[in-house]
Amino acid sequence: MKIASVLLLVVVGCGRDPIVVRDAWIREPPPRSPAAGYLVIENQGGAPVALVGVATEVAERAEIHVMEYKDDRMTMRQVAELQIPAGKEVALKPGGTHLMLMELRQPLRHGDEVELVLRFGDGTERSVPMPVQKKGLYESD
Ligand SMILES: [Cu+2]
Repeated sequence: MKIASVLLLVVVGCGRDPIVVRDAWIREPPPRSPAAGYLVIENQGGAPVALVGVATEVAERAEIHVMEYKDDRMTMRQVAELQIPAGKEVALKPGGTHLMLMELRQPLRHGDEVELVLRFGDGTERSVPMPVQKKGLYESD
């Protein structure tokens, strides 16, 4: 009986997805401009997880960008991956780390919803619906 309960716990524990994604949205971009996307990735697991890729049908490519202070001003730099430590969350938000949808295949307008696929270092993928919203440059909600 005891062994059975332990086994059940192990099975349930493994089945639970440790990654929670929330607060996902894309800022309505100006015409012919790339679009920035934001979300919060929470790692409820006991091991670090890396976001290693982003893809969507609406853009030629999607990148992970971090902000960097360089030559007296803020610039964006593409990074290959983003680490989410065990038990922590990483917030991609205006003015900070963000996703960038490059060479859009269609205009994105307030009210649209974009399907974004997040790829993680362990090979798993997660599809996230991202509503397009019109907001001021540093408004986050
Ligand atoms: Cu960017």
